[in-house]
Parts: sequence; structure tokens; C-alpha cells
Amino acid sequence: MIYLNQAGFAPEATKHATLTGDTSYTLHANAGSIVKSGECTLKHDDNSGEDAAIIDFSEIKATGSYYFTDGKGNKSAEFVIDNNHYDEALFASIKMFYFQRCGMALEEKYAGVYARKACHCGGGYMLHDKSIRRKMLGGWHDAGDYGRYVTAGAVALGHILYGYEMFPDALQLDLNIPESGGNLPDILAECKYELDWILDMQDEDGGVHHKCTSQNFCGFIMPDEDDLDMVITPVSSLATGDFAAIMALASRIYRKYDEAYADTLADAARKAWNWLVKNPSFLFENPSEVTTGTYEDMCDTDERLWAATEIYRLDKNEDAKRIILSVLELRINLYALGWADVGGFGTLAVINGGAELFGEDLYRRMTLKWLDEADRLKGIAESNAFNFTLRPAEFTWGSNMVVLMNAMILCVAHKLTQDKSYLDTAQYQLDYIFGRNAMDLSYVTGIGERAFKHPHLRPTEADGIDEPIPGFVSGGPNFRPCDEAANPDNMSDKPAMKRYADDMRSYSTNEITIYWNSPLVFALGYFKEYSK
Ligand code: 9MR
Ligand code: 9MR
Ligand code: ZN
Repeated sequence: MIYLNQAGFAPEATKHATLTGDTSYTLHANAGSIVKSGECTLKHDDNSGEDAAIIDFSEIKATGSYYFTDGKGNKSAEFVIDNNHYDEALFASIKMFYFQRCGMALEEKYAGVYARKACHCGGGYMLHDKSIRRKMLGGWHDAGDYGRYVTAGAVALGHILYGYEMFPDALQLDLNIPESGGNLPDILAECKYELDWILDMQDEDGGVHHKCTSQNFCGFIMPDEDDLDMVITPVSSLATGDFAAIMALASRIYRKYDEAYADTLADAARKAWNWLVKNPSFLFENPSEVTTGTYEDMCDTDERLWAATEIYRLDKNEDAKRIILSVLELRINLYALGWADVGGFGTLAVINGGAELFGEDLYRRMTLKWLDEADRLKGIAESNAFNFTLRPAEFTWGSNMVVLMNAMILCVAHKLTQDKSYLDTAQYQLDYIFGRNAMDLSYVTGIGERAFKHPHLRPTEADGIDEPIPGFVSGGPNFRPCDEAANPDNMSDKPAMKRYADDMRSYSTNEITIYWNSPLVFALGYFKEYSK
């Protein structure tokens, strides 16, 4: 078999495919001619359990469409060589957020066949006092379920807005959303939809509630049919830390377009920061009567670090600087970009803020850790025929997020050093997401000839339409799957890269989330800007 990026390659890019189970290959132009052929020596690959080799066809630069065959006659997915090869993927991966909108109807002129009615307009009640209700209108559904969670939302916004700070031009797309043509760039209008909901999660004293979901997951129904009441769970320092950071970051980005809104965001950020400074850790566990997602996290030091870096950028507040310096003495991960560990966002704030603002010493300490991690990833990628950065045990629930976070780390390492080997390694991670994997699948709906089709996504199951909405990233293989479609019994003899089921029931391998799409937006935006 030959696995490769089904979204294709830029003409000047380094182009790798992975050959397994056979030693010879032929590259065909779709027009009919044979472009290249060769022999490879296979080597065992732990992640896929296959004997595999790299096919390097970087010298093929003519635009057009192509496919490979192996010596046994197996045909690979078709792919293009073209400068615009990621355009469709970039558009769809951002438009995904519009399809996750809660609290408004998706009209046909923006949503096409996926149009649907408004959902979850009834507000929510406070867990500690059921008589207190809040509007709780708007925001993005977190995932295949209809919950809305602050830490998850802030992290998704973090991926997109740091991308916007670094390469705004690449993200100026007409998204065909209701706000298109207004005073904000479309992508910022889309993010505002989430920011506004998160603003509502803050109390007067600055604390921010962790999540707003029904007590239990609803069935596989359209969102407007879900009439379960929403409960707003207590304030957590995790949500408040992420909130302070994302609001401060957003206030700077939106100021150019809307002063008043930027002031609102900045004030909300300061209130959250003041709450954080006054309060100890309030971590989060689901209250006993609530069974939806937890986003549990046993440590808020990294959330406080992220908040401190952005508050320092906002107000050059000495307290914030002191907190950054004290956190740097602890051993916390300074490149993580997930919903639990957010230290990497603190580093991105420092990178974007610059050495002049933060001081040479602090800047150097944070970027060096980042580059160390990028080097570690590069080392792993050089050692296997998928040029892949994960090891078998790292295929956790949502392994594709780890892959995409690694792509982000490598993109930023490239920005810091201009060393092309980082960009190549980032690209290999995108290659994996778009089909260079032992499932032979593109993990983005609608992108590539062999894209996965059955996400654990309630509207996709309930809308009666065969094709899933395009642009959604699957969670991907899970070394310890735990649902009825992918479970330890039917997966235990499979290698890590194949512990995946393209099955709607498989929430532990095939759900979608906003924060699995957002790092793809960052990586594709980066490539659009810097890979020319
Ligand atoms: O749909 C739910 C998904 O969003 C969660 O990630 C997952 C794990 O918490 O749970 C899914 O809901 C399932 C529930 O946990 C058990 N009963 C079946 C539900 C739908 O598959
Ligand atoms: O993405 C989360 C993953 O890292 C966890 O292992 C998993 C179980 O706690 O939960 C995932 O988050 C789910 C959330 O709890 C509810 N919405 C769907 C999310 C994706 O499956
Ligand atoms: Zn909704």
C-alpha cells in the first residue's frame, strides 16, 4: 500500500509517501504517463505494525494530479501538486466553527443542505441556586455533544487568535457567514461568536464558570430538539485563568476594528486576573448530578502562567511579571497547547510579545524549551517511515490533537529559526492527518479522496444527509479505546495507528471537537503564509 497526503503538495514542497507491504512503486500522472518508479528497502514500524519505507518524490514539481501504484497493483489515493492545494481544507476547517454555532438558526444561504433551526435558547440555571438563570446564548458546541465548556473554548480560540497575530493575511477568507462584509474580518467575527458566550460565563467578582451543559448527554438528535435544561457549574480557577488570557489577547486583536469591544474584553480580562490573584486554586470535578464532559485538570499553574503573560502584555503589570518568573522556576511544560496543559500558549504570548517587552532573559528561557521540544520531535520523525512524531503510547483519546499540536510547535520553531527542516517535519504531520497513515484515511471530512465519513457528531447522524459536513477533524486512533464500536476486545491485537473506527458510535476514536480543528487552522494558515 502507498499512503500519502490526499490534499496534495505545493510544487516546491518536500514530498514523501509511505510504502508498505511491497518493495516497488510507480508514480503515475493522471494523464496516463509514468513519472517515476523505484525500489525501497522496508523497515519495521512500531506505530503501524507494518514494514514500511519512505518514497521521496520531491523532484516532481509539475502541477497536475497523480497517483501511485505498488508492485502488487494497489492504487494509492489520488492527489494534486498545486500551489493552492490547501485552500479548500483551510476554508472548510474554519467554516466548521460556524456549523458548531449554538443559539441561532443556520440559514441555507450560509449552511447549504446543512441548514438547521436555532438551539439551546432557553438559558441555564446555576447549580448552587436553581432560581438564578442566565441567558447563555451563543458560543460553539464543543464537540459531537452540545455542551459548552470554557477551557476547551478558550484553547480553541488560542490556536486561532495566536495564528491571527502571527499571520493575519493568510486567514483573511470570505467564510460566507452572516457577518461577512461587516467591519470585522470573517474569522474574527466567527471567534467573536464564542468570545461573547464566554464573556457571559463570568461573575461580577471576576470568577468564571467552568461549563454549561445539560446534566446528561442528550440522544442523537438535532440540537433544536434537545430540550434538556442547561446547568452552569461552579467557577474554576482553570476557566478563570484561560479566560483572563484569551480576553486580554482578543482585546489587542479586536482593538483595530472596534475600540469599545476591545475595552469590554480588556476589562473582563482584568477582572478575571484580579480574581485569580486573590483566590487559591479551584480545580474542577463534575458535581455528582452532572455526567457530561469534565475537562478535569489537577493543576492551574499553567493557566495562571498563560494569564500572566497576556495580562503583562496588556498592562505591563509587575505582579504578572513576578508570577511568570516564579512559574518558570517550576517544572511545567512550556510548549503544551491542549485543553489541560496550556503552558505553550504562555510561550506563544512571549514570542509574539517579543524580547523587548518581556526581557531577553525570559524570552530566551521560554523559546529555548520550545526549540528543544521541536528538536525532539524532529528526531522521532526522522526515525520512522511515516516521518511521524508520536510513539505508540502517545495515541491517547484525541491523538490527532497531539499530532496537530506538534505541527504547531514545529511551525513556530521554523518561524523562530528559519530552519526548513522544522517546516518539513510540520508538513509530515499534516501529511499524516490528510492520509499518510496506516488507515489510508484523511481525518478531515470532505478533504481527500478517502476521507473518514462517520464522525461522532449528533447533527451528522440526525440530519438524514449521507455526506458529513466538510472540514471536521476526527479525534483519531486511541491506544485505549472505550466505546462500543472501538473497544479493547476488538482492538487489542491492532497496532496503535490502527486503533480507530470510522463509526458514528466511536466517541473515543472518532468524535470531533472545536480544539481539534483549531490547531489545523493554525498549521494550514502558517503554510499558506510561509511555505511559498
Ligand atoms: O456523545 C458523548 C460524547 O460527546 C462524549 O465524548 C462521550 C464520552 O463522555 O460520551 C458520549 O455520549 C455517550 C455516553 O457517554 C454513553 N452513552 C452513549 C452516549 C452516546 O454515544
Ligand atoms: O478531548 C477529551 C479527551 O482528551 C479526554 O480523554 C476525554 C475523556 O475525558 O474527553 C475528551 O473531551 C470530550 C469532552 O469531555 C466532552 N465533549 C467531547 C470531548 C471529545 O471527546
Ligand atoms: Zn446549541
